Amino acid sequence: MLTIYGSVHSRAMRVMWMAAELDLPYENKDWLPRAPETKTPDFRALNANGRIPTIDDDGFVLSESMAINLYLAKKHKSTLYPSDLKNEALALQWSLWETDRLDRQIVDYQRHTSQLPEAERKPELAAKAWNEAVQALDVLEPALKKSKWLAGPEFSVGDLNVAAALYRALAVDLAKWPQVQTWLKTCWDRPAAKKVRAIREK
Ligand SMILES: N[C@@H](CCC(=O)N[C@@H](CS)C(=O)NCC(=O)O)C(=O)O
Repeated sequence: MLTIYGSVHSRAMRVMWMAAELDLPYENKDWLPRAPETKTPDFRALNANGRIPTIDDDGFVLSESMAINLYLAKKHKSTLYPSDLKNEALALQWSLWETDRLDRQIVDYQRHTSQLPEAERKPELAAKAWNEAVQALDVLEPALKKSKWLAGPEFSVGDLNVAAALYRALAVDLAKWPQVQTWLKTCWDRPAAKKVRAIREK
């Protein structure tokens, strides 16, 4: 049995998207970031970082959303996992790139412009995050101009990992990056993505 630790209102949403793509049943521990449950010795034994998402897949424990999705797609022999070595490497490349260049940035931007109560927002943090996100989007745009998908001829776990992290960018004006905008919409129009988005937005 697969257990996904983490609420759909967290980076666990990415893993739920992958589970929906693979049609995998799972138990969800619907915990928000920093919820008391993530601080217990039992959870810290699973993930000493105390972070979500974490999965327990029949006793195999794994954290880091990008790694989890790569693992699940490969384990279930999904077409989302590139069979070609170079496309596999590209899926890894874009997943790691996302974690480095876009992940925290897009979260910080949205939190400090709209999500947090006004008194807690830090405009300078939002500006720094946006500046970095712009640089990342400027990298993504020409890559998607060259190739419809990030890791091979079809939608793959590479696209899912980057598009899922850009969930918050769905609410941002991306007109300056038309390829990113079209690609992002196509990714989020997938039935599995719509399913998980509906759970989050209900
Ligand atoms: N790189 C990690 C980041 C995980 C992460 O930071 N998760 C947040 C929730 S979205 C969290 O658990 N925050 C709690 C904390 O920072 O203590 C991943 O992609 O899984």
